[in-house]
Amino acid sequence: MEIEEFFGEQFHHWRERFRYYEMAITELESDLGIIDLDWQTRLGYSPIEHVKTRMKTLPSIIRKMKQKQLPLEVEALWDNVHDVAGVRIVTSFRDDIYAILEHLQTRDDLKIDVIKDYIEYPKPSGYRSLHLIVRTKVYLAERVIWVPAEIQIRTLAMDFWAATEHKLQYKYQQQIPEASRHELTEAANMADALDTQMGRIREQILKN
Ligand code: 0O2
Repeated sequence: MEIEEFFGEQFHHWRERFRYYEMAITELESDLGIIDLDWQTRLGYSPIEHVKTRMKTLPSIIRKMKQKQLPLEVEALWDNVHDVAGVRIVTSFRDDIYAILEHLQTRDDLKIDVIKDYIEYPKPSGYRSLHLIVRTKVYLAERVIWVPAEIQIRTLAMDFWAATEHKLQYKYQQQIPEASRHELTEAANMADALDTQMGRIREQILKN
């Protein structure tokens, strides 16, 4: 079925909101690019290793709305699904994650509504990352809007684990055998140990 046909009369409202999400991603990507450059210029080092962005796909949005038992209405999406616009900031060191958080908390073009610290409190799978549910300020031609988005901040080691585990989950359609799941959690703990070690090495080098 064509998307236009699927949404019927509501199609234009959905398309408008999707444009807002795209604008939020453009805004966040540009702001992060600027602070990355500023940090590099002033300090010779930026806590940002790289930034990735993604828009949630329509099938994935519909799946999430069904899971949350939401009516398939654009206002329900806007108010209850916070990760349609997604930005992932990847760092080299664990401390960099909190340096970025500290910076984001000072910005007046960003409202941080929720902080989920899956580093302090990892998921049972072993997943680690700092999640921020935010609203970002977007200037339209005639008004200002605040667009919901999710920012995930994690180290390269956390990102490697999450990306690889996600691929395995996808391949095995969430039916990973218990023994392999246990090994995956162990691998997450090893990635965490690697982050601790790299942080320690950095401190030793900075002391000298
Ligand atoms: P995708 O494609 O990555 O977006 P909420 O969004 O708050 O309503 P929930 O489940 O509380 O729902 O959100 P949570 O757990 O804070 O964040 C969910 C996202 O975190 C997932 O997005 C993943 O990106 C990531 N995540 C959480 N747990 C795991 C895990 O065990 N392994 C991996 N690889 N990623 C994880 P989506 O929507 O699943 O998909």
